[in-house]
Amino acid sequence: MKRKILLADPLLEQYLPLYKKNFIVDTLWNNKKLKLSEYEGLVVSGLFKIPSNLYDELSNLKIISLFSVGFDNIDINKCKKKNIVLANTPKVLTNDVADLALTFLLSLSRNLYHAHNYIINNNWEENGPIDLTASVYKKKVGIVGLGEIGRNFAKKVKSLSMEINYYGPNKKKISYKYFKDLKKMARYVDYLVITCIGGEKTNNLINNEILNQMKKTSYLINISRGSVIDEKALINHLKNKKIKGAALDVFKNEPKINTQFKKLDNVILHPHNGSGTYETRKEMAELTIKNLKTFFSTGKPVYRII
Ligand code: 8YV
Repeated sequence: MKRKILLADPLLEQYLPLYKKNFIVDTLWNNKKLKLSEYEGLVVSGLFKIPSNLYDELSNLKIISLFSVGFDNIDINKCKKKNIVLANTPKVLTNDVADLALTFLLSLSRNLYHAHNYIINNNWEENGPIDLTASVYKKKVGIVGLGEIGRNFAKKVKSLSMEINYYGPNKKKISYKYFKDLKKMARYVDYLVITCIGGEKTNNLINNEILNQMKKTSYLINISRGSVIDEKALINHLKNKKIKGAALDVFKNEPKINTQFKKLDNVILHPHNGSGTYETRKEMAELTIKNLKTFFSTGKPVYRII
């Protein structure tokens, strides 16, 4: 018997045929009158904030199958109270998200965006050679949160002969240099790369105090969550050239980000698309389906959070 599930996010529209092969499917965005008590499964992206009332109106909900690895958009306490199982899609997106961090690191160092516009604006013809840029060779990377994505990123930059350092709550059995004190690591490295989880524990972790430790020649990269950075402090550091530059895939208020970012010439802005490749997003959709089917048949999804 096909179970009834609800897709909550238009991001999932292109995968409707996959879901319809396995379930009776409705979508929240088509605004047709829905009988919310009929759905046993809900699929949401990492960007979708579930309205508080929806947890109650979906009175027969048994599982939320996240189309994301992060789950800071979910009310964990409500899920626990209502015995709703939560599953996510780790591993399949790790490589692409880490690739984006690597892309940011090289683009910032070689000032790629500026170089492109240098030609577009006829500066090469009119003013001659562009300014020199920074080499990444033997430079120091500081990874905030050495989870799966952080470790994958570390392997990529190790191949660039970079020195790998990391900060997190606990030292791991790995050869990279561990910093228990984030201030000390921020002072030491050339690239501070945020790969930790979002949520309360890391809210505004990168604040004015941390940014003040960074060198004027250093860069900040964020592929985690916008909640991790005090954006007013970062904008001030970028505007006053207290750090060399930043590349951000995530922001506090997506997609209506702080407009001050758009006035800066030393930031790369990217619309929360770390996992956004054809291949990975299809794998993520397939994994949300596998999580649902495994849960409905065995009571346990493949990747269970709670
Ligand atoms: C999602 C994300 O992959 O996976 C995550 O945690 O940050 C997001 O990039 C994307 O929003 C699709 O849900």
